Amino acid sequence: MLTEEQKQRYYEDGVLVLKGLIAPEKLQEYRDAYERMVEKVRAYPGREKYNARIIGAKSKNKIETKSAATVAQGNTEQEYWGADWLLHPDLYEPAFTDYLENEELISSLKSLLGSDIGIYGLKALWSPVNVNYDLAWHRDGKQEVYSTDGGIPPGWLQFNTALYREESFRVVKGSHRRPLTDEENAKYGTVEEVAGEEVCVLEAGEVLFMHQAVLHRGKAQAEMNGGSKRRAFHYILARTDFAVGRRRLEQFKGWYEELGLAGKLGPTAKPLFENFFAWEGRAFDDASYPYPEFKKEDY
Ligand SMILES: O=C(O)CCC(=O)C(=O)O
Repeated sequence: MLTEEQKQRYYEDGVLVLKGLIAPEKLQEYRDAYERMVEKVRAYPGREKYNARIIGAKSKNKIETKSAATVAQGNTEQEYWGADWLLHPDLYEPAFTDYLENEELISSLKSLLGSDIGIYGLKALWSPVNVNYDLAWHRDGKQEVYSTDGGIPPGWLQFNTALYREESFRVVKGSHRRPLTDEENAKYGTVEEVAGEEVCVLEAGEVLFMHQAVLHRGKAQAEMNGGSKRRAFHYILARTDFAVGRRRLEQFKGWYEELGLAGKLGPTAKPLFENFFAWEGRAFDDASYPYPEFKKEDY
């Protein structure tokens, strides 16, 4: 559960770092599981199967004929840096949902979102080996939309969980509560330096809550250029009255059933999924799900 001071910090800054959420023995378990997942994504040539994220020179999802492992060895210019479908039965590891049994994490999310929450996305972001990671400035919603209600998260909240120390997330604190400045608008979608930008440093096991309207981007040197290893969970939880697309819902439900998670999850994680599936009948038609084309990864 968050203190009033922490809540205030989140409302004002649009980001909040939580320390000490993951016990050291869990951290190692999560790292091992994560690594197995990364290897599977790298071994699959293409982004479609796991909604993988690809970065590299002028590359629009082109890893089609070689695996990213080959790419890494051959020092070509494209690589995977994330995957969106950690619940896909080929990728899933119990560690990915074990983390959702963390009562401190879930009660902290409830402090901001309210008590009726469910899962919305289980994703992963990691450091490329050969390609620098340089994501452009953006808001997760529309460029012109900001919070007019004191920084309260509008429906859903995204958070990064660092399994190793990382310095990847850059943010302009407070930008979620105001229109972007002329400079920010001019540099939106670029990787240029922006006045007031700050790096959010996360130690292993720390968690970063973010507001969808805060101006942010990711940046890290490729591991082979001296960059450090990044392995982060990138999860989203949402309020149960927040609209969800039918196709997304059906996809999660199919995987949940295939994995038999109803009989495996514990008392904290299970309701998050059950709440999500209770959306059935109230979902909208997301005909273009997952995406008609990749967007942020084209930077
Ligand atoms: O590297 C990061 O944490 C930022 C990722 C991000 O901005 C995104 O996925 O939209």
